[in-house]
Amino acid sequence: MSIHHSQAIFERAKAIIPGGVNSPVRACRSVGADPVFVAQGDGAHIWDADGNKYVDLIGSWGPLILGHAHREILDAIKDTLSMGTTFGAPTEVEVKFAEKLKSAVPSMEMIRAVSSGTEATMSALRLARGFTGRAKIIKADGGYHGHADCLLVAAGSGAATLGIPGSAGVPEGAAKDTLVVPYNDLASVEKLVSGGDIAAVIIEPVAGNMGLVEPAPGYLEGLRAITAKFGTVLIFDEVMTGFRVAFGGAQARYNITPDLTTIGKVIGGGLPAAAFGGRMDIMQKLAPLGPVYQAGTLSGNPLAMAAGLKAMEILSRPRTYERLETLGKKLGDGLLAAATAAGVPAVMNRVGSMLTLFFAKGPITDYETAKTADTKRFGSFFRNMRDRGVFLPPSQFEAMFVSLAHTDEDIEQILEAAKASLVD
Ligand code: KE4
Repeated sequence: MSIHHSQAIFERAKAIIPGGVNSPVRACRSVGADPVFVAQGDGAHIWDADGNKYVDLIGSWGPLILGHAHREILDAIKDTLSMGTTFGAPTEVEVKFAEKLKSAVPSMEMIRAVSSGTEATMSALRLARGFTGRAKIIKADGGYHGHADCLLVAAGSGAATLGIPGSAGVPEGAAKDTLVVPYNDLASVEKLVSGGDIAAVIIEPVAGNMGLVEPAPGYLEGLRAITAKFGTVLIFDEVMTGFRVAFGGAQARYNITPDLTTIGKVIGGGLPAAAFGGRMDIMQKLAPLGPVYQAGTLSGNPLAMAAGLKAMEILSRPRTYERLETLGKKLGDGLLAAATAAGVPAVMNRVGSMLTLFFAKGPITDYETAKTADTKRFGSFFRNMRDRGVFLPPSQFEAMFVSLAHTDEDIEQILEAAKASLVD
């Protein structure tokens, strides 16, 4: 692995961009590595600035379920480019995008497009608060929903605690109405929601930001029942799971209808786009119809809408999710087998094509158990795999993503690299 050009770029980057990156996790600090500066992506592969080739298991943290530089997506963007790039006025492609999204996720009766998952969740929570007239919200410890102040809240001690700021710069006032509960712990949610003063519960229906954690049997059903009973808005944050764990997202996979859904990543087709939507009576509270304000200069950007629309069209083709399940299972089973063969304690948590290999005894069912993982061992695994041409998410508490561009041979290559990397 030659690293000279990447290193030189990194030095320049650090002089002008905090940490040299435009999003912290890319800095690879938790795995004791320097960031990889990417020069090109194609299909299941990326090349760094020194020409080193990697099989990519980040996929831009979820968006690239079709792989890098998918020809049909690029063509959709090129075709749209001929009309211009942005207008600050509505276009038909935004309507086609919303209609397609609703056809895949019927609970999204009305939809507002935005430019990031953070905007989607921040707006959905403001809408839920405006609709209910209540201030308190509930999130799970270890759940990540973007970096709005009210969501950068750490769990205090004890099961259900008033949030404390999880980042410098988040004032007490912004955190005090956020209650934090353990993931998969229904009783703590029931206790809080039955007080009748909770505006919303926001949950990752499959958690991906503590590493992958599946909902326990009955958990999502329980959240649905208790929130419906007390007029609390149930928000499924499907920014990561949308079109990932099923065409209709986790709500289709587990057959639960939330009141609002936030969704992103895949629906941008690789460009900046996300959305929130749900029950008509709630969405009609949104400006310009109702009193809840929300806006965005590039919301519904025509290029992103065209890319996302094409992505959803491609994903609706037959046998797409069977293929993703086959690839995900081959990778997940293979990684666990490699760890077991190497005598390394490990747990594989997987839903379809999103998966995490935890270096822990397990089971991993929430953030507390996820934190028992051996992050030092994960760091060396990351570096060994990178040196063998496999680009893993640079954190034990993230998910790997397999795309439709990955081949059986790619999976074999990853597993061979893993066998060698686990014994180093
Ligand atoms: P963005 O604002 O990063 O587009 O989306 C925030 C967000 C919201 N909800 C869920 C469930 C998410 O996973 C995310 C963003 N995910 C991280 C990866 N774990 C993005 C990667 C990064 O921060 O660079």
